[in-house]
Amino acid sequence: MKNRAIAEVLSQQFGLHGDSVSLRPIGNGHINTTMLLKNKQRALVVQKLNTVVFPEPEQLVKNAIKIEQHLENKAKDGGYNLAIIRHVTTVSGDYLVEIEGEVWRALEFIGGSYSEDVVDSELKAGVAASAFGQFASALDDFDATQLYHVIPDFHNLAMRIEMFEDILSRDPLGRAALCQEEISFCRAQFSLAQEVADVEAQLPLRACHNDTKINNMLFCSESNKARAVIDLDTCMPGYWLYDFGDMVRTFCSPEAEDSTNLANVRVREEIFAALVRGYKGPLSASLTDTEKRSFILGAKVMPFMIGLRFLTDYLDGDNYFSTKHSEHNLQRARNQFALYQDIVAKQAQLSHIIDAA
Ligand code: ADP
Ligand code: GN1
Ligand code: MG
Repeated sequence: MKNRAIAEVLSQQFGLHGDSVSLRPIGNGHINTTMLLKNKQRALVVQKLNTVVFPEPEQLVKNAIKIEQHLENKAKDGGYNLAIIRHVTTVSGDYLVEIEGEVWRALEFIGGSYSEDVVDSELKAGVAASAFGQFASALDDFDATQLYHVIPDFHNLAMRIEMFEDILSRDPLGRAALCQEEISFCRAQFSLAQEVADVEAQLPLRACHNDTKINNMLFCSESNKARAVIDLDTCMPGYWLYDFGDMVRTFCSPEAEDSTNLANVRVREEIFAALVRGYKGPLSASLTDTEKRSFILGAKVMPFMIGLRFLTDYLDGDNYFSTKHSEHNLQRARNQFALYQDIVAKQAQLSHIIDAA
């Protein structure tokens, strides 16, 4: 179906009237198809949900609504000051709309905001990390076990390794021959899975965001302050080390996640320090010493695990992440492995920064 026809169905369903309705893509997310649906009075973010990634969209919406309500209650008592991402219902009160077998939902557009893919200053790293810290802190008294596991084993490295080995053994597109070096590199890191499982066993289970990459928060266009934490689709029970690690992964390199300028892929220590301070601030009352000590492992494990997921998807024929060309996932994987190696090389300095904060 053409965009014009999709725009018409969505406008009717979500009650946007008039001839001036427009529909255009926004953002750089890798999973859903995200568009801005707009008329003179109203703007909505409409998303075609990726049902390969989220086979149970109803569960995803139920999780999000629970979190929205919790944050709204917090906001009433002054315990959460960021904008809250809100699902919008159709004229008949539903959250999901099916169009030719595809599932769409709508979110209130948070205007006067922008998202970024690379962090360009310590100030912004601190602002963004503090936003994710405020989000985590507001969920501190939220019972994580209420949430559906929309993607089971999302940050389970042992399972990610199994998936990688399984796809590699089938090598459906014959791409393994093109990435032998990366495959050997991955295999040499597999002991991380046991290391992280041992640490997890000592940590409290939290309601986590699980996808704290920099473009999943919005900055305010006028002030460059934090506006909102978005993309709540992977909020599930988990551990803060992964949320910390995903920020390190996406804030600290001066290069975008898919940059091929590997010589410049590295962790910027001053950005790392600003991130640690920004995240720790709102969490100081609840962060345990064991959790704080686990952060360095999160910083190592996330670039490695996401790199492994990109490589797995490359071998599988790019069925999971959206890609612009056939080498895209391989380029992303190489980039993430370069970042991982720099973090491993600087582990002592980075641990010191965490301890000192
Ligand atoms: P994906 O799951 O594919 O990553 P996201 O929910 O993160 O999709 O949305 C992709 C991008 O769309 C975000 O990075 C942001 O730029 C923009 N976006 C999403 N929701 C909103 C919103 N409610 N208001 C403003 N911009 C949004
Ligand atoms: C995906 O949806 P998006 O683009 O915010 C992915 C994350 C990865 C990230 C890598 C549901 O995040 O897990 O870390 O790409 N989300 C899902 O950039 O798999
Ligand atoms: Mg996103």
